[in-house]
Amino acid sequence: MAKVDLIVPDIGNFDDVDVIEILANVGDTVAIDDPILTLESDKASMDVPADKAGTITEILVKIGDKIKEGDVYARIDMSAVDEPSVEAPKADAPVAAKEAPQAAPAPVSAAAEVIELRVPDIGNFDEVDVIEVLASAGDRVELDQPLLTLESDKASMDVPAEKTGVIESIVVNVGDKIKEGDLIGTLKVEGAAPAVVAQSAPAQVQVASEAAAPARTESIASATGVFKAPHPADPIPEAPHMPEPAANVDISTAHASPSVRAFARELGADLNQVKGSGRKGRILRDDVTLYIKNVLSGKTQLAGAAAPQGASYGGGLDLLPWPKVDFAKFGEIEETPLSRIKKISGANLARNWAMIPHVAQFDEADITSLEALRKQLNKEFEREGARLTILAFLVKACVKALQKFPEFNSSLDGDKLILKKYYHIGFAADTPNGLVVPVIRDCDKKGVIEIAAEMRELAGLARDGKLKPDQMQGGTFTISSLGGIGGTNFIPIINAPEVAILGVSRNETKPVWNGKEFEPRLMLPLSLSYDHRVIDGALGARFIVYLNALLTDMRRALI
Ligand code: CAO
Repeated sequence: MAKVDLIVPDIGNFDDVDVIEILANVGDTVAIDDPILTLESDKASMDVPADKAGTITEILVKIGDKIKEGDVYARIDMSAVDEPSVEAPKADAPVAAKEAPQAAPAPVSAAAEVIELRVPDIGNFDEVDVIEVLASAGDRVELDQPLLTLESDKASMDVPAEKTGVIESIVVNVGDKIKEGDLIGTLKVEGAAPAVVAQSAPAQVQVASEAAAPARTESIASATGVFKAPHPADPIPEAPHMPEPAANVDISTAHASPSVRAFARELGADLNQVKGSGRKGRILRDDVTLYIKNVLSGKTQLAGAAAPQGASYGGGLDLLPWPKVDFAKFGEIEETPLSRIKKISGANLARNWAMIPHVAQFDEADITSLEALRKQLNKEFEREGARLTILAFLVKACVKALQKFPEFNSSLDGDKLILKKYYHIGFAADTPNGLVVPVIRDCDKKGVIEIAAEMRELAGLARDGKLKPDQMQGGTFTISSLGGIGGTNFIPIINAPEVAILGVSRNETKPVWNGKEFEPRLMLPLSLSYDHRVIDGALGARFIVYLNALLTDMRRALI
């Protein structure tokens, strides 16, 4: 397939708009709807998404250029992409940008200067989801300050205040579906009753001055919510500023395009804490990424740390700053640098623990028969040098449970769930330099002997620091076994982007009531951590109960 042009789509009633960000580089492979440019007029900022998938071969515009509908802004090589998927789904599909929603004429109440806030013309959408409510009763808002963020399957857009004043009521909630003309709430217009407004406006609400606030009304054709790694070629922005002490800033004042807002929402980053390095202080993707990095490394103090007691920003992690202690004051110390593996795994574990709502579910499996089978097989295969530990059976049992409960073999991608049809099981391996997770591929197609042999080989490579990156990639579920060491139960941290992990502790012979008497049974403690965004408690319990039944009687795996 030949190279094709990417053309500026219908961007509403704008003749020439500024290119303020270029979000892709030559050589990047982009999918349909990936944002390529951000444009800004005096009224709106908007992302221009690719309407074809492929590899970018040329970018024909630069920041500061003025462009209009029909201009060719890039060329794309579609040859690497399968024919059916390269074209946009419909010929008339996504209008790339529309004019900022115009405020609908608001009926003014005769008695007081209170106006109804209604959903303005939002284009060809019947009903759209409310994904953010940015103002609440008592808030003072300025003209054009966003009140709501709406999201259809094609676009996200902010609904701005049509007058300056104090919000009296907001009647919509996140998750509601609304359409043009629907009531959002009421606003007491500033100027009409100044004394009342001054009283009811909370003093702590900061509204950016007109001079400082860039155009805040934004609309785009596509808000996929899909993460994209920041482009390495983009300039590295300055470190984000520290949050203002006790500044209860209104979140809507952050200057960022819808795609950056969606990105920040996915990462749980409070945009008010992020310093924008773009034009007019606009927040770029890289700014959000850098902010998160700095938070995880402890370089940036989160908002709640500086807030007075009881005050919370809600959007950030609200953690106290890391304690700074002069340990040498209390006795002899020795400093050792963290290994490279510890630094990498530590950052990953901290992110996963902070960002994934973990639920831990415990159980004990009766593995008396399985242990007998393991010992017998070890004898039978002694000559071949096979050595089976319980872990190989656990891998097999987990694959069976993953097949029965596919949500456990998935990953979250924005608001989509990716269900994987392959079963690559990772296992945590303890090495002198720290924790690594080698991955055994296609465990559904391998027997326990093969799995055990591969595990031994990978664990050996891990201990010698010789694992290749691809031997640690592609895992769909992880098992962390501390059974060889001891302990009763522990809560393993999910290995993102997986959604669950099984922890295994040391088995123990315990008296178990069989209905008539106590019997000595070999019991294996299991700890399952799962991502509660993906898996409900009932499903978590069903998974571990099923896994338990398999381990108690592996013949069930044949069913
Ligand atoms: N209960 C009782 N004994 C157990 C057991 C259990 N649940 N699991 C293993 N054992 C026994 C094995 O049978 C073996 O006994 P023998 O020496 O008599 O044969 C012994 O403990 C040592 O097993 P192993 O550790 O060599 O083998 P494994 O297959 O159980 O585990 C590996 C392999 C690589 C996972 C393991 O060596 C390891 O590194 N574990 C640590 C994982 C870890 O650090 N997890 C924490 C992650 S979160 O920080």
